[in-house]
Amino acid sequence: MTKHSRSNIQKNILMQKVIINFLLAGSLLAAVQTDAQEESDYYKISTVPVPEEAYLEVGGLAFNEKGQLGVTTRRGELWLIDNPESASPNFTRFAAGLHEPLGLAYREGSFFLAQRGELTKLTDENGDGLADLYEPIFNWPLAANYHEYAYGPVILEDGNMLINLNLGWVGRGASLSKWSGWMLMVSPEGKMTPVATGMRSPAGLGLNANGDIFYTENQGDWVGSGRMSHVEKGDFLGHPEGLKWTAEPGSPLSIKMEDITDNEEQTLFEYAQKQPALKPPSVWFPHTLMGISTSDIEVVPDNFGPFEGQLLVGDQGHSKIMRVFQEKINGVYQGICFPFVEGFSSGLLRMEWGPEQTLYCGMTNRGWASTGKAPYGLQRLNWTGKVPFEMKTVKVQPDGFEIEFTQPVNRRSAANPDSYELTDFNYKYHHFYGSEAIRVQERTVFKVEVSQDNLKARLYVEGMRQGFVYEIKAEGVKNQSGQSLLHDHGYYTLNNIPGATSEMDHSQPDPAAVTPTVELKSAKRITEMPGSWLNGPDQVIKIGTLPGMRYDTKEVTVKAGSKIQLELNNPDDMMHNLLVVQPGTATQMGDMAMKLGLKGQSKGYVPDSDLVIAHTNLLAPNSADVIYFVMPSEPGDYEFVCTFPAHAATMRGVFKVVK
Ligand SMILES: [Cu+2]
Repeated sequence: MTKHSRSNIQKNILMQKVIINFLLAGSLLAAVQTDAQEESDYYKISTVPVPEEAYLEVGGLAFNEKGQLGVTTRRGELWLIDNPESASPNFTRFAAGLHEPLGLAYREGSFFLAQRGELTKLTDENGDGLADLYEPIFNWPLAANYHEYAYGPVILEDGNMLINLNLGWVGRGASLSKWSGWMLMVSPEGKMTPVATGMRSPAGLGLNANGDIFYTENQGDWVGSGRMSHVEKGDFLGHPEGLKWTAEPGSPLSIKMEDITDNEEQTLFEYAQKQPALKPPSVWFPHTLMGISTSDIEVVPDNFGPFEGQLLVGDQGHSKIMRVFQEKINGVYQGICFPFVEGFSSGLLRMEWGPEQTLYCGMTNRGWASTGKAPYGLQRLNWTGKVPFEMKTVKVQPDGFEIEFTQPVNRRSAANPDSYELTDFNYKYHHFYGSEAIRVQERTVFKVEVSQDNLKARLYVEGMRQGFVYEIKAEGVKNQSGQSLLHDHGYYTLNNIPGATSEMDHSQPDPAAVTPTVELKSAKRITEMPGSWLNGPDQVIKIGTLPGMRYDTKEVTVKAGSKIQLELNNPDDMMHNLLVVQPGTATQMGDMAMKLGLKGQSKGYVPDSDLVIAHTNLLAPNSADVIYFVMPSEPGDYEFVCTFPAHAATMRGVFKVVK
């Protein structure tokens, strides 16, 4: 396979070595990705005019039942906006004197918001349009550290509310007061239940289309890169500080801070194999490649383009929105993030859906530098009605990925393995701040099948690594008008490989490190001419390989029971083998080889089956093998086939065995 241009992750590593300024690195990357299509052809950003007196450093957004958009600000106010879709919306200050509320929700006539140290309910009892009842629902201690932010609430269907409490900062994340670093659930009556911990800077909190709870995390100590995690009661999500409080009544966890140790080389996924309370994230957002500070989570509704049910995740530092598709494999969430829309005017912290599929985006960047240079703002995002050419979903397969596109592809471009580049990598799980990408490897896409309707490409990938992040680039794929993808890459977090068994654990060597030219020891692979063949072989057969997963020979006629010397030559640039099998069993042998999964390579992809008569070694590019065997005495069309994953469909031929 030809060597392509460098993957984004490799470019990024190089750039980080040369340029320490991450913002500069971001803009250079953006320049590399220029394309004829523009994001604004499909999704348009517009600005809500904000009067000067409302210093709208947005902390939270929520609509009330009158259709007014409520906005909490970091300066401690709650504004109501009438007709936020109009050119001159009306602003009313509904409440003031709050302590940096970084969230807002509305239910049954009242607003709910998390102040620094209190979950508060605000109601306009006399109907004059201003809050007159400020009710504390639940409060928690503070250590007066500037970094003890509180986010939320998200209100669940049953009325219970979720809030996230940030760690303090003392040169490292520190839980200086009880429940700092936790997700808490609070009932409308103020009964608190601790849900999970391991949070560091959990600015985003939301539900997916199934109602499952997710939160987003920012890079920092113990957090290699931005990420999103599925939260269930009793989870430990990664930062050990919150474990200080697991002895408190109601804690659903019992592990202690001291139980968590780090070393330089382990990844979070690996550590989670040893520490089952630790849950790996469902999606990593690679630092600077996707964003630098993940924020809010929203579900895409119907009629907002082709991405219904997927998630949008904001990035405060990069002033943009990313798109996430997730799936559940072995009961565990995982998925892929893509770039979606960039170019917002300030640091995008909050998103909220308004009428007519308008996404309101609330922004602030005081103390948190952002690409959008305005100090604060409120913008809208609308779909123009045009469908961009994008990767809609990427789903994992036992031996690769299936990419679904939003438009039919040009078949030739999509079927060419050179149109794709896959690179996998990981992050360190350690007490230092962030992590560079480690164990970066390019992965070979050795075959691509395009679906009949031209909407899907099935990528066969060599040596998938569980627990790694996959950069999937599809730079060469075109649609039927010859356009490239609007965004040609995404990052898939591979927590589980479907069909993989527990045998595929981490004590096994990395399959990619297994040398492909392992000498197969097998009674069906005789590499020295048997001494009893005094007159040599009856027939010498030479078969070669061709590009495109084919042999150069389709059919060979052989006498029943004859002594055969078979030479397989592999001048091709991928690995191949050759199995001589019983009539009509080539497809079955190909399937069996595929099911060997990651063990396949060490077995040369030769299934353990009586239907195999003889086989060669698994041949690396530019190598050969010679075997000796006796043809069956029963005449028939015996097949020969390559059982390297996904080759069997095309790479086969027939030995016509005659009397
Ligand atoms: Cu092959």
